[in-house]
Amino acid sequence: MERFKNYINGAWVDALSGKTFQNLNPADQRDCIGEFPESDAADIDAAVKACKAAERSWMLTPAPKRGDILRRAGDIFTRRKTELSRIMTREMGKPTFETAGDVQEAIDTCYYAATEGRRLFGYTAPSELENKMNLSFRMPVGVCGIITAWNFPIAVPSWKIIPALLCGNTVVFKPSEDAPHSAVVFAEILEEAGVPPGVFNVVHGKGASGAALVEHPAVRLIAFTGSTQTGTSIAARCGALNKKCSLEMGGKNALAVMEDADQELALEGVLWGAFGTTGQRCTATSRLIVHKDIYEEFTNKLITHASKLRLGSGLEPDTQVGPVINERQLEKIERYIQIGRDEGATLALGGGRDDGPKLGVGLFVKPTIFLDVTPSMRIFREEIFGPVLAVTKAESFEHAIELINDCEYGLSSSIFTSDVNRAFRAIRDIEAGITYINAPTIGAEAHMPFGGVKGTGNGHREGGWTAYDIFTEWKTVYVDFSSKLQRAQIDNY
Ligand code: UN1
Repeated sequence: MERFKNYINGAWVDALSGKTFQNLNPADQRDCIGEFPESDAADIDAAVKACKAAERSWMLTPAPKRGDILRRAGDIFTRRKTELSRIMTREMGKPTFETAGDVQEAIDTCYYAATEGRRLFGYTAPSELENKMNLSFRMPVGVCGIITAWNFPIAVPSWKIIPALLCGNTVVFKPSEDAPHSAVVFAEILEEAGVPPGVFNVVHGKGASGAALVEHPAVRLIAFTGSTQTGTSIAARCGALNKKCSLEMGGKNALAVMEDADQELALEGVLWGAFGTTGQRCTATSRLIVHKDIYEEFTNKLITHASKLRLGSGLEPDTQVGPVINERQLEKIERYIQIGRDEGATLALGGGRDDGPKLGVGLFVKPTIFLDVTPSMRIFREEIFGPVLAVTKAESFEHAIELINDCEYGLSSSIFTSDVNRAFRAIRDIEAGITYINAPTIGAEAHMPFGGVKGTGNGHREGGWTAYDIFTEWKTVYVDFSSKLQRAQIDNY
């Protein structure tokens, strides 16, 4: 069996304890991807020490030069795109056309960062005093701990790691234990691109290594993508330890279809939003809200189309929906399907595991649709992270907006309508970090702010120019060239 290692200080090493864990292919549980180090606080400490040793020379490397290295990383991701997409599909399941898109998001992020190396703009402002100049610069934060989920094993880490490095920070990356092989390739690519030893480190493991990263006194920032439960506890620790903390957590994203919508387009949007990535995106369409005038017609069409989706291994070219990630998640999804039944929603499609002769070797859940879901039901309110869609009837446009906003999360949202006034009202009134008009809730682009309001995040935005706010600290500079003591607020008023 292949034995993978941590990447610390430019070297590939086992966990100091020698412990390992195995990672299995979710489409075929007989296929073991390999053994990975099950690291603990000692390995995290070694990686943080490597960061500290490397941080000064990396910070002093001009930002455009750091950008050149990250551009090369983009080139290498491009060269290895097909190979990496197959590695990713084998370990986390989504079809190769999706994993290729995942790699493409990292490529886009690298090329964006390369140009940002020649900007990293600060502000200047006039001084209130004569012969004095006010400037501000972006400085690195220090050692950044990056903890991510398995559903976007390359794209989401890249949203954090690439801007962090461009800004002159050093990084310890703790990837998900469900997608560790992709993280190994990430390290190989940064190494080949010329990121110096110690600047970027990968420490594999489970919760204990993530917790050690949060607790380590020399780690100045934690950037996390994952469950609301874990994120909230990380934030509490970061609060107590005075660390900067950026969180991307849950979603219960709604897509509304109005009676004036292009129904064929909306149908395609729902199928992709709800069942793409097997519903395992934080941006997945997990609630569908349909105007009463087209409810019957639209949901009938939806059920017919969803029943034809092809499940299978993501490595097979005609697969549309892959497996779910692990046994624990499969059980959680089954539990929620039971909850939906018990709550009195109408199970119109799917309803559990596909354990037939072909798919029984993997972790497959049939695309599942519940009709007549009401806002008091748990399947309307709680994130399931699987191919389960809750459908609710709206009495009017206003009611649809109310239903969309009746949610503790606020990541993505969508409305299909041909009425321009409604579209602009929706843009204004929907409480979410992202709103799509006539497109499903998934499809964020790397150069735009990504994140959510309410229970989804804590006010930061990854992607685009806003990621650079997370990974820098402002340095304000006053240059007094008057040759006399000038007291602000006192000598001028
Ligand atoms: C996530 O689900 O964690 O917009 C990220 C999208 C993707 C990113 C999703 N580009 O769905």
